[in-house]
Amino acid sequence: MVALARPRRSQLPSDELSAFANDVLEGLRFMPRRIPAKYFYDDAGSALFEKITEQPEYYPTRCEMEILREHAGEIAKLMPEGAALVEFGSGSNKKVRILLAASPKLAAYVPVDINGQMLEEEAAELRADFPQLKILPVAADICYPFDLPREAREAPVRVGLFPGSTIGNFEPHEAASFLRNAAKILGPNSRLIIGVDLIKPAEVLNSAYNDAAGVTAEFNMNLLTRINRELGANFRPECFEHHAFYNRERNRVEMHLASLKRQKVKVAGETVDFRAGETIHTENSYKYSIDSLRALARGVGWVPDGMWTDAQGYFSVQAFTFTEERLRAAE
Ligand code: AVI
Repeated sequence: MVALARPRRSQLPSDELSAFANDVLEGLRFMPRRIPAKYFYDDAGSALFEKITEQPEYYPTRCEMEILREHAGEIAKLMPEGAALVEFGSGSNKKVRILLAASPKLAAYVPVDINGQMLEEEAAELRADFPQLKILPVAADICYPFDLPREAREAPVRVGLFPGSTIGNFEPHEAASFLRNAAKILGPNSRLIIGVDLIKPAEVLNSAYNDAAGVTAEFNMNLLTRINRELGANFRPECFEHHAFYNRERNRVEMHLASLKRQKVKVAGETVDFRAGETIHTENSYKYSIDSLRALARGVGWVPDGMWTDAQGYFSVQAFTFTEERLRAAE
């Protein structure tokens, strides 16, 4: 995911390793303690996330797939002949395949992800299945400016795709700056299709992040195992507990790791003292209403241009356009 793009690798190169060590140490010194959610996604974490999406309680992936299948034809109308589709933070290509199959006149597909190796693997699979389509992967962090390949820059329309409610893992100000950056990258007369999880009863949200099989708990706990392995820490995961709950005031599901007792943990040469019950805040997953996402997008110049939900109204796919005039005004 990005900053939230999901790197699938077990060992980080040394420059990223020190960023990891710094972020973890800084976050553990901060009160309340916190660790950025992007560090969930090592190989084991990415596999656990895939497993979460298959749990009966975790509805977002199923609901989004349902929307894409049911409305692929209408969504494809946003991509006229010769358009380029740019996917921000492309993980597995399951979702985009539905749109590619419905848009035979698309000229290019540009998957963008921080993990270049995974991008090439996914691109090779897509090239075999969509031989008429130019697949032009870009290895980049989607939160910062990057250049699109020439074919995409010269396409009559560029359509961004940001599925999976990954936008919900950004703080609202980060979500706004992602939307601003996406407009700059895609350029004038572009479109953006965003998958976003909707506000709903707390019971549904609480069980989605506390699945009975304990996969989300394992995903959360894997962060400690990763820190032990990569930063030479001595967390004892059995001395921590997964906590996930809907914070109604802030419209977000929070995940924490709670210390089950008073304990000292060594991390990258530093000692961290935990009180019993003290938590490390590991993730926020913001939930939006149709209108609150629209307001956020409008604030940075994106104009609402279509919206679809699943039969239960749990999840939404929302489309926006960005015009030349708005781009100039934003500069
Ligand atoms: C990737 N992201 C949208 C997921 C979410 O629901 O916020 C990550 C996740 N965390 C716990 N379960 C799933």
